[in-house]
Amino acid sequence: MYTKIFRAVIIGAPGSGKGTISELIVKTFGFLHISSGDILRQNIIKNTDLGKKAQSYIAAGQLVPDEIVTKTMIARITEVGNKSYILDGFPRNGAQADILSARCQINAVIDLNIPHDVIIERVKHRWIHAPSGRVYNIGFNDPKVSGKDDVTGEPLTQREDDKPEVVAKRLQLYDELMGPVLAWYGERGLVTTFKGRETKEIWPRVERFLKDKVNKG
Ligand code: G5P
Ligand code: MG
Repeated sequence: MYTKIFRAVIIGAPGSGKGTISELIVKTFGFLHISSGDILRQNIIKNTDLGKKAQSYIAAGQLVPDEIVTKTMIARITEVGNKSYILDGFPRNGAQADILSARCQINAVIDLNIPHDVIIERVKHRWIHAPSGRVYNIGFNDPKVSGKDDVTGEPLTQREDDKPEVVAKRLQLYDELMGPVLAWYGERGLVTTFKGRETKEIWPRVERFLKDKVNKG
């Protein structure tokens, strides 16, 4: 539908809806969704070397070491080549943002600003199909059959890092590390913040923003 190459980064606290909004962007604009968390979880399921290295950090709500994630994400970006994409979960600190900026030009940063109390409540009800990255939420985006993935019928699981004590740690780490990254992108005029409590009020604003940006060329 859109021919211009467009590269966006979506930033937001754990559970803010980055994956949910990214999937809506995929459906509406045809961008690719490149999620560092999904790539890491897929590697954990497949028990690859990367998965083995990442597992304990993720379970504890800590960042996986930069050199591992950066190598993986830059490889994926290179593989994708000349296509429009949305980066979700990367970069996650200043060092990763530096490496990304040396590798490719980002056209826009979508910053989701959702209150922590909303997030803490949401992630309690999150269920995922880890092999595909599909995400559900009881009462918001229910699977057609309880406990089963809509596409494969495979069982859904809860993320180990969605335990309340790990979520608290992830939220704290987010505030600490992403402030400087947002400031860096902000100085370059790239950040647009979308504030709200529900995806249904945020998505129409993100959609309008992207339509405008993509059409402007
Ligand atoms: P991830 O996977 O990048 P986070 O912590 O950044 O994880 P997360 O938890 O995946 O982000 P999200 O994608 O922002 O959250 O949110 P989501 O899944 O779309 O929505 C959350 C839930 O709310 C879902 O169930 C959804 O259906 C529901 N929902 C959405 N909107 C609404 C609404 O309006 N109402 C309701 N009721 N529900 C709604 O990273 C995980 C770990 O991987 C490592 C780290 O260890 C990290 O902690 N990692 C990295 N480490 C180093 N460097 C990197 N770059 C790394 N990337 C990942
Ligand atoms: Mg996510």
